[in-house]
Amino acid sequence: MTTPRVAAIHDMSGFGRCSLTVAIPILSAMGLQCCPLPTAFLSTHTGGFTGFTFLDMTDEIPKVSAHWKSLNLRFQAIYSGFLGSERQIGMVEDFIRDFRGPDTVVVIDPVMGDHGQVYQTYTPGMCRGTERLARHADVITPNLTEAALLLDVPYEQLPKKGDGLREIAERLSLEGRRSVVLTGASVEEGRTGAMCFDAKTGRTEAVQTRRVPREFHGTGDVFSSVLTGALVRGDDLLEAVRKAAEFVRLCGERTVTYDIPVREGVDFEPMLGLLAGGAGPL
Ligand code: PXL
Repeated sequence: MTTPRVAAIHDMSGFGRCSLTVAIPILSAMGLQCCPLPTAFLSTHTGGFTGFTFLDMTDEIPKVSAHWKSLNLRFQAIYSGFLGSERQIGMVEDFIRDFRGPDTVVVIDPVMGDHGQVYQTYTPGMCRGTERLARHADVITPNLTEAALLLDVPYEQLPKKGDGLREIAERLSLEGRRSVVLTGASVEEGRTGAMCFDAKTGRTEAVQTRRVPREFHGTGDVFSSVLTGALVRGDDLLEAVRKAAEFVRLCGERTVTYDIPVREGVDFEPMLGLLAGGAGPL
């Protein structure tokens, strides 16, 4: 049996633990082969740093795709996140058309913003394009800010907790055609996690773990990477979400214990063993 492959289409930020610096180690620890297709190279992520460098990799994407096509590569998952330009949206759509097989799971993290704010490098055109791209997904993993952008409603108008979250997840499902994992969803006091609509079962259910009382950076990428890995390993959506939420909680607790600065992301590396081989607690 060959090791399953995941095409990971995200930026590479050298410092700050997000996107590919999170996806590669997590997928590898889960026993999967991560094939990165970088959308940009930055010195750091864009949250909490100023003066970061930004190398746009847009022109590389069709060249990499063409080479991979000539090699007849197939992927068990296509997993996309932070994009570097509006032009990349159409390129990622082409990539999905070219490389999606009958057993490929397409996970699109519609990365656009957080806490009601759009990220510095995301233009209105990129946000509209992200909505279009996300229509190709089997699973999307928006936070509440991204849910508002996908639904084209003001962030302030969205319910932030409780049962209203169920309605948001269902509204995002394209009438039941795609699964939705709405992250940062707190249904119970002192707990947080995700509100999930599963397109395979047609059911909407919350997954909750203890809330670590602090803000973090990059937890969306840690969450979506574990989720993608678990789906490729054969977990159903709810089990994959449980693993992802639990791993994020454990990393968050460690990050608080060691008092790591917010902009350095979560201290996940010493926790990778928990994900290994499906034999650990996760
Ligand atoms: O975590 C999402 C993300 C990914 N990549 C870059 C970012 C962010 C969020 O700020 O800045 C470069």
